[in-house]
Amino acid sequence: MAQFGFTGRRRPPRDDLPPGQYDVGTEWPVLTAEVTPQIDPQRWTMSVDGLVEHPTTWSWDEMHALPPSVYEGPIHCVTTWSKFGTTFEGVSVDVLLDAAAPTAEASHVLATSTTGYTTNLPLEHVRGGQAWVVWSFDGKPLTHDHGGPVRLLVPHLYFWKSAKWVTRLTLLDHDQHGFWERNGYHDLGDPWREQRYQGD
Ligand SMILES: Nc1nc2c(c(=O)[nH]1)N[C@H]1C(S)=C(S)[C@@H](COP(=O)(O)O)O[C@H]1N2
Ligand SMILES: [Mo]
Repeated sequence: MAQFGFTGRRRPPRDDLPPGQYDVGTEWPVLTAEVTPQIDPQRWTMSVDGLVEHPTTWSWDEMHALPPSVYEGPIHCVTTWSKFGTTFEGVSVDVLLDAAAPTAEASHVLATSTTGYTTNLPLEHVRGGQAWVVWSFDGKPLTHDHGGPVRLLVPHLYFWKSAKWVTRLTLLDHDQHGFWERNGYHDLGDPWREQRYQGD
């Protein structure tokens, strides 16, 4: 019998699938380089520091008092899976940046997790409704495996930029490599331009 169509878990291509990616469907793979921390939300804090007028730290309760914001759409992992129709809830990074007020020199952000995981981003890519700090997925608390209690979400870039267990955003006047970028991954990581590795 003629073989056509798709095999295994590969689903038909869709026009919102970036190059080299496949649709993982309802699965959600866990990709973690370090030991998964078990963080008590009441002991977690979120800070915005570095080149800002007002370095600010929020507690769990203070974060939840900020205006809520929802992301609905896909996420794209550099290991080639994309997941469509995700819903994350949290706050927009814009709200945090508005409070901390980056200085005119600030051009990049280094996100840091409680575990020491880091990732770098141009400031313009976490502004304008493009990035969130999230604590819920599909209406349920984010599990520890997926970065709970709180992770960064920058869904227009490859998912390694979305630091799990995020605790700090540091504004810098230069780009500073994070964990995967030091190991050869791209500084920006735009899935539509297939920026997987340095030089792509
Ligand atoms: N702290 C931390 N954040 C991380 C990672 C990690 O290893 N540690 N992996 C990154 C990578 S490579 C991906 S694809 C996503 C995976 O998120 P998930 O495990 O919720 O799918 O988290 C990103 N954030
Ligand atoms: Mo990844």
